[in-house]
Amino acid sequence: MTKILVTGALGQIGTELAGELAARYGKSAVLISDVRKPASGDGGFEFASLDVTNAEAISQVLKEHGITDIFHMAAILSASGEKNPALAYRVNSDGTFNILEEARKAGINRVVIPSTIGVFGAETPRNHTPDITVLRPTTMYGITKVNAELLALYYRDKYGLDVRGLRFPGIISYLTPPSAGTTDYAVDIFYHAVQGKDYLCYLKKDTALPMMYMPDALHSLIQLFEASREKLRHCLEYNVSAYSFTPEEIYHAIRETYPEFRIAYEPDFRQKIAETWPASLDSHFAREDWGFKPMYDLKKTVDDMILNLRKILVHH
Ligand code: AKB
Repeated sequence: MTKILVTGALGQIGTELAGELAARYGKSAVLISDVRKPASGDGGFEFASLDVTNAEAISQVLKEHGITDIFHMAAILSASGEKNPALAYRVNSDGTFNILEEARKAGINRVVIPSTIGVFGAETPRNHTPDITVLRPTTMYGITKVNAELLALYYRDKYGLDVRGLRFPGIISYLTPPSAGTTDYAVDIFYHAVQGKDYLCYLKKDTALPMMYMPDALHSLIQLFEASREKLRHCLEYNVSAYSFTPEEIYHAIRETYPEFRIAYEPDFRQKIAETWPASLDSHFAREDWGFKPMYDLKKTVDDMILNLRKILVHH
């Protein structure tokens, strides 16, 4: 029987992923875990308190719950990572090592680990960035994610562990706000517009970054999870993104619905991070190997974000 552990299940992606996995495999097939306790109930999910820096605790959870597969979503993102690099190293690098090592010992079937555009750096080609390229990031987040990618390859090649992953761009979503990444402005800007507030953007108006909408992010994780192993030429090095835009472009897209909406720019330390990341990605390996195909273009994303945020923020 399939029993899937989701680490970091209270985070931006984890929260929605748990629901998506439950819809597909049944609620009892999903064990959600996080270092924090769920503030507003566990949503009917079985919950385990789990700090991924504690290998013993991981081992216990895997055994106690008969875990067969893992989605390892726990991570400290780029902006928080610069504020607390030691914590980012512990959670992202030690945590990923612990997950892989305990998964190997427990004979776990599949381990899915998301990587990110954070692995790239100033020396990486900025446009149409390929999967296999220069990886010299300058953030602790990026360094730990390169480490995760290499560890995953090591565990796959040395031990035959089935590890899969993809490199996410910025993810736009309305249910759980992201926690301190560099791409978070692309979510915050909607919250401000829908609440009738002006927005002060911490990136420059012309900084293009690759992005995608949450339903496509979830769908791609599950597609990759279900893909046949023989077809996967890469391990975690699958770039995925649906579109790229600058703050000014998303601002104008939102102004079509909110013509009164105003934006101002005051770049901070996150601008430097964004400048080392690609403006656009080449996703052809993901398309060819496991059928990656985003459904939401920018217009559909903007319309759906506004529709849903209005329900949450205005009507309640
Ligand atoms: C961040 O901005 O840190 C994340 C990411 C792109 O990995 N959203």
